This record gives sequence, C-alpha cells and structure tokens, in this order.
Amino acid sequence: MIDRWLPAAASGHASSLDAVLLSVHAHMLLIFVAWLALFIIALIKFRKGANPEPREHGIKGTIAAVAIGAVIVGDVIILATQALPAWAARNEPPPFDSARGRPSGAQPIEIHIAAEQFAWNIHYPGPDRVFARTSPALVSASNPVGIDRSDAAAADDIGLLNVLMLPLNRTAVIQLTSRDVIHSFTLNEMRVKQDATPGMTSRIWLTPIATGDWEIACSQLCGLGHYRMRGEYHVVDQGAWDQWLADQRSTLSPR
Ligand SMILES: [Cu+2]
Repeated sequence: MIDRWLPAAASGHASSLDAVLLSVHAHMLLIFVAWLALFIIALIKFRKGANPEPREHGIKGTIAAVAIGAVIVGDVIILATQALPAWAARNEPPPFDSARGRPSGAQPIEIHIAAEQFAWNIHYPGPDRVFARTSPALVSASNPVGIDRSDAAAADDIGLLNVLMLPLNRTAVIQLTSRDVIHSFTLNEMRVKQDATPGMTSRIWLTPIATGDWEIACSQLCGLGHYRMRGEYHVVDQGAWDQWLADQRSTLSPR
C-alpha cells in the first residue's frame, strides 16, 4: 500500500521496513484523531457559557489517569514485542559460511566505503577477500581509495569513485566511515540509510533482490557541495557480476 509512494523496494529487508513505516503512520493517524476528539470535547465542555466562573481547583477525574497509564503500558508492549525484536533481527550478522556451513555461493561480499566531501570511495578486496592497506597519502585521481599497491593483498583490490556494483541475491556487508565530516550513505531502493562518521566504522548489510541502476545519495547536509555528492549503484545478475570483476581485474596493472 505505502510502496505506491516510495521508490522501488529492491532489498530483502525493504518490505519489512515499509511495513514499519506504514504501521507508524497508522498509529500516528490514530493518535491524531484521538487528540482532535479530545480538543473538540474540551472546547465544548469548558466553553465560557457553561462555565461563567473559573474553578479554583480545576477538574478531577480518573479517566485521564487511566488514559495516561494505558499509553505508558502500550508503549512498553510495543517496545518489548515489536521494536526490540525487530532491532535484534536487523542487527543479526549475515550468514557467513564458516559459522553456519552455507554453500560458498552464498558468501557475502564485503565492501569498505569512505565518504568524503563530496564523493564516495569504494573499496572491494577482490577474490582473496583481504583488504589491502590504504593510506590517505596515496589518494590520487587514479587511486581514489588510496590503496597501497606495495601490499601483498593489493594485487586484486578494486578502488572506485562513486560507483558501487552489487550482485543480485547476495548479501553485501558494508563497512562505512568518513574522512572528514558526517555524511549519510543512502540507497533508497535498498532502504539503507546510515551515517558515515569520521573516526568510526559503521557496519550495514543488505541483500539486493532486484536488478537495476540507481543513485547513491548523501542524506546529511555536509557542506557546500552536498547537492552534488551523488554516486551510482548497480545491481547485476551473476553473469554480469563475474564479467565486471574480470573487467576490473584486467585494468589493474601492477605498479
Ligand atoms: Cu555528504
């Protein structure tokens, strides 16, 4: 229902997040109508015509106390039965092979992303799954991530500027940080939004369930160039993913 007004829902957790959004709006509507009714009742009941003299002690009643008590109990129930379980499920680590014996095809891909004014630096470890050393001193136009090519693990590492590739139906684990100010890494169709904070690494994960070409946005006003802090991301099927990896590898030349 609510997805009519939202971008395409293209990740495994998108529909559950949309359901939360709908639920919150439904509850807010309910509260709005209840407060409106209370407001109208008060306007009529305490009109000047019916109450010519102010009362020294105001009004007394148990209904108000019961209503406030019910709200508190309701909040606790929602927190305990919905919010906390949902939070725990969302934070559960993705199914890594070694821990749960999944087939190797289901291995999540790991990506490091460093935000900066005003770009996204994206680092893939390559087939060896080991991230090479990076250094700010090595950052250049041809090496946006600052990969240290003298590192033994660097031979297959891929560093990209503002381009994120994701394979279909495979969990991607992203370690996110920032080089300068706070940014917010946003993939609307994946229902992903996470602050990138300098000096801190945030871990997020997602599983794309539809192919497509979309935009990476920064959702935190991060400076004068905030408006142009855009990247692109593509979800591709396995064949296109393998081809892309092969293409990247062929452009890597040892230095
Ligand atoms: Cu930004």
